[in-house]
Amino acid sequence: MLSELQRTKLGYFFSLLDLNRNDLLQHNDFSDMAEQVRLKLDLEEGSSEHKYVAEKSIRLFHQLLSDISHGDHQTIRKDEWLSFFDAKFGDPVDEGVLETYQELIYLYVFDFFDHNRDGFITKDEYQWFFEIFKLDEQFLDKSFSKLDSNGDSKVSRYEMLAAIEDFLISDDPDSSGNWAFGNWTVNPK
Ligand SMILES: [Ca+2]
Ligand SMILES: [Ca+2]
Ligand SMILES: [Ca+2]
Repeated sequence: MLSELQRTKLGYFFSLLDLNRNDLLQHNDFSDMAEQVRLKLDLEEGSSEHKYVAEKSIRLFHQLLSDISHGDHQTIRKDEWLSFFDAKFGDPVDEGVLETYQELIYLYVFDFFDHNRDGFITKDEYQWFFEIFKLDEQFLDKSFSKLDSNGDSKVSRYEMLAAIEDFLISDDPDSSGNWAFGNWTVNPK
């Protein structure tokens, strides 16, 4: 079973992805996210960069649908989301699923927010993540410093993967990875 701490973090992550905050993950949460990235980066509508962003965003939704959603409806409810992760990340952790989601979430952050494609996320790049997902920017500095474990002012692939693992499975309230995506203790509005 998931611990209360894990449930809180995973519930927070659901609400973050649920861009229109209607308590359901649906196609429009992911297409709207791609559209906001497009506007932010000033990509021409229909350009190949725009298509890349749109396809990548929908890919995560499709993976989630095939793993989590029951039947053929194109919607994921929070209780379905939590019971999927309860089965996979409760004790014992399904290492294969953990690796899959670590990589998916890592790609989700880096594909959209590593704008200069140097393989690192800077604080400015992370600020866009906070803006697009409408997270409380009061916690930007704290999240960034928790992610940047070697303190070189940028987040590497290694640092991000370690933080995501903590975020998904750690049961320690003091794990730095708990803060990877902002203030996990309060659902984003
Ligand atoms: Ca939604
Ligand atoms: Ca970068
Ligand atoms: Ca670093």
